[in-house]
Amino acid sequence: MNEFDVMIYAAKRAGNLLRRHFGQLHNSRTKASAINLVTEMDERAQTLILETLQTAFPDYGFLAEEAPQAPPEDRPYWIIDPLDGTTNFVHGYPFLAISIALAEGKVVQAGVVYQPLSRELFTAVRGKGAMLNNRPIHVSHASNLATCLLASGFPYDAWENPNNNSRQWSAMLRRVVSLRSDGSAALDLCYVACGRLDGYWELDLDPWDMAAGSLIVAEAGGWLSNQDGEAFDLFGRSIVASSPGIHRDMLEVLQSC
Ligand code: 2AM
Ligand code: CA
Repeated sequence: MNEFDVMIYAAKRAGNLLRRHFGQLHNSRTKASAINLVTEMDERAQTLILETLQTAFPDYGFLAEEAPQAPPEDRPYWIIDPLDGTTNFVHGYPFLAISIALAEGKVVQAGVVYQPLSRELFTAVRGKGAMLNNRPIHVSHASNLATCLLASGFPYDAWENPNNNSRQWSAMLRRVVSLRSDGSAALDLCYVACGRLDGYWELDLDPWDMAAGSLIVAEAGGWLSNQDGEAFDLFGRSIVASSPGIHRDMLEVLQSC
């Protein structure tokens, strides 16, 4: 198997695990036990993914949500989010994904985002376009914010974090058809890539939330930047991803905040 096939295989193995355990958290359970189960799922999914990738490519490094470390500079590495949408998993809200990217330095070469509940597989290889279940996808043709559906999200520490996105959210709300906040950055990016959303932004993310999804958007014809309109940086915390025709207007709204 080549790298791309192994990424897909790893994502599907983890997806099978998460699907089996999704919905096991009932309201009768305590919050502590819900958090324990989700932590266990995160860790088990990550172990499964790493085992799969490292058996096939033992020399590659990795950067993963449950084991953050500096990415290697001298060799390719995997960027892994074993369960993006943790809060959704706890609540039985069926919007979550496994995200796996292959990067060299700061450049993502391939990305896979798998939604195990709907079995939607979003993929991209640099220079070769983006696909949903093996069919090419493209961003929407939106050119007017007033006709757009956008998504965004909020950090876990929103109660204390002054950069919690609430000002940007309310400014954008006045300019678009509507906004969504569905709790999985990786999947939100894929929804932009296939035109279900016209754009997405978030201010305080980690590389594993963005890596695979950012390449999938770019390969689907979308534009990417950080919140200041500068070139998108995997390690730069913020992302604005959209159809080309509304990118500048999104930035203008975000920068007015
Ligand atoms: P998670 O589910 O893997 O934790 C919610 O809008 C999105 O942001 C999810 O992808 C969530 O990832 C991520 N997220 C939430 N809070 C975050 C934080 N403080 N830092 C980085 N990513 C965060
Ligand atoms: Ca995540």
